[in-house]
Amino acid sequence: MTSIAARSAVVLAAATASTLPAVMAHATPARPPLTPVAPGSASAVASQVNKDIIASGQESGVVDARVAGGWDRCPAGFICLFDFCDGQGKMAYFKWRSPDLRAQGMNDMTSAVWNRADADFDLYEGYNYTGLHSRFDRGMRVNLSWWGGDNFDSSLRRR
Ligand SMILES: [Ca+2]
Repeated sequence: MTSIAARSAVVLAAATASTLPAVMAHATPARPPLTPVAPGSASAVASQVNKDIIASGQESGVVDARVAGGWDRCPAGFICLFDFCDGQGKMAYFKWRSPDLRAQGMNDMTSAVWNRADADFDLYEGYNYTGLHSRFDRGMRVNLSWWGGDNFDSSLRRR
């Protein structure tokens, strides 16, 4: 008969021997393989968003944050404001102006801008085009830094 201590040592050794490889073997399969986004899927959504905006004939509006496509959701002929950097999150689009970005639910939220209109625009810190403003030349696509107007602006006007 083996002693309790000896048995414990055997059980521990067995546990260690069986646990270690199991953990190592488990580590790789536990991490699911990366699922690549189907090529073109986000841009397909974005091009549909572009078509829908243009077909709607609206001069301004909002695209939900859950709609894929990033920057490319912004159609030619509009300036687009994004809640997050790199064209992510909620997007508001404009042909002309907004005296009060609360109307688009974008007040003090803009973190990125793409101006695809054929005119320059100014973004203002105050409602009704008041206070400090930043110029966005046609074609400009930028992220706003925390010292440069991020989550800061309340009105927008075409020049
Ligand atoms: Ca923001």
